[in-house]
Amino acid sequence: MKIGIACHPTHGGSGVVATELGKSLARRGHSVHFITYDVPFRLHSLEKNISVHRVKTPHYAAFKYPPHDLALANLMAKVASRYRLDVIHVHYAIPYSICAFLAKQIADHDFYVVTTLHGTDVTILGETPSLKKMIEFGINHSDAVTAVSNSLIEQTNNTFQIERPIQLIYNFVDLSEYNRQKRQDVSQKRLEFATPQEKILLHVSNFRPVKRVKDVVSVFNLIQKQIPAKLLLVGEGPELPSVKEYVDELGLTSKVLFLGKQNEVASLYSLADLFIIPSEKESFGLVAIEAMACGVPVIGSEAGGLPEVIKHGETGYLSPIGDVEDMAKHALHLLENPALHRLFSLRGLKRVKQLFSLKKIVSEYEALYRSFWSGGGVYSEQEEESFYTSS
Ligand code: GMT
Repeated sequence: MKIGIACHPTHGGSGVVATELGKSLARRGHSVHFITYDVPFRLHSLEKNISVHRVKTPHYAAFKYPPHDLALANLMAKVASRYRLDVIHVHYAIPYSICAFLAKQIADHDFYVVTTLHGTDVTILGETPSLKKMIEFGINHSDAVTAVSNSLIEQTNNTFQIERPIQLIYNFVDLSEYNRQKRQDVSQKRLEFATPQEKILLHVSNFRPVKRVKDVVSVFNLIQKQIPAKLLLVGEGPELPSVKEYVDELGLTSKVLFLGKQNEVASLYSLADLFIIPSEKESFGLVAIEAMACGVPVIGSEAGGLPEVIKHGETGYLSPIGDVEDMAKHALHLLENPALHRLFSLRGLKRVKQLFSLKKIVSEYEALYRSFWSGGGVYSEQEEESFYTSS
């Protein structure tokens, strides 16, 4: 199949999922065309069957606001026509589903549009009056719509007048990349951050207000009063300065390490004892499955799709949003019971293998694309085979 993918190319869960999906589809023999304003950050090197088409936003004196979205739609149409794309799969409703809709009107080649909803495109932008109708239009005019959790499907249906069923396709993690590294490797790296007696707590996010990073610090503060511990904070974003101030106010400066943006996080998960995600909103929580894949139990809030990801009392614990005492109590319970911690760690990995593996989820997306031709359209298994052999 020939598949176009549009996504936010910078750091962020939706861009990660889109890029990893594209890479995996390319390895399965599909021809993948990323259509974005920048090379997706997870696309470290160009691989076979992958091309990147970058949008050039026109700058002209008449434009106070350069029309990126129109240029993107124009590029989508050009790429679809030139490479005879079968599908354009957009990640995040706005602006991508609208750009794909426009591209379909102007391209001289027809293709199907799949929109994957990732969370804030519904839960935050869907509540924004200046965008709400546009997002609803994009969803209703896609050929198929998926969402990354049941919670997000429910919220989408509650927010908009949706005229079609939304399909659940969970996020995934590549277990060949995210796994607990050998004990010796980890113990060496661990010493860079903590003594052998100290427990390591980890949080990874874009430091937006919805992530409630100060709650991470409050949970850690309660924990470190009981047992020796360090907190690693990975990521950058608008809340970073106030989180730093809060850490200083609590006198935790030497115990909280700010590691900034990291492209290679798998090894950091591997050395953590617990992962903390106390978000206000979280449609899925990709970082939670990355942690679980690395054998790290998760302490989180009950927000959005987190209860679908973290099994309370089995792979981690969930508490009401903002209840830092409850989170700290659960965290200490796990950290002080090594046998229980190990059980949670094993169960977490098992859950990821069962529900969120790359192999399983990429096959679900492939099946969705194929379903467009199940009624016998222009694309058939016959053509697909000849495409594979010629690629
Ligand atoms: O969490 C963010 O602020 C980033 C955002 C994004 O679009 O990259 O993440 C959303 O999509 C991820 C991938 O599907 C989900 O794992 C995150 O839960 C979701 N974030 C929120 O719902 C806040």
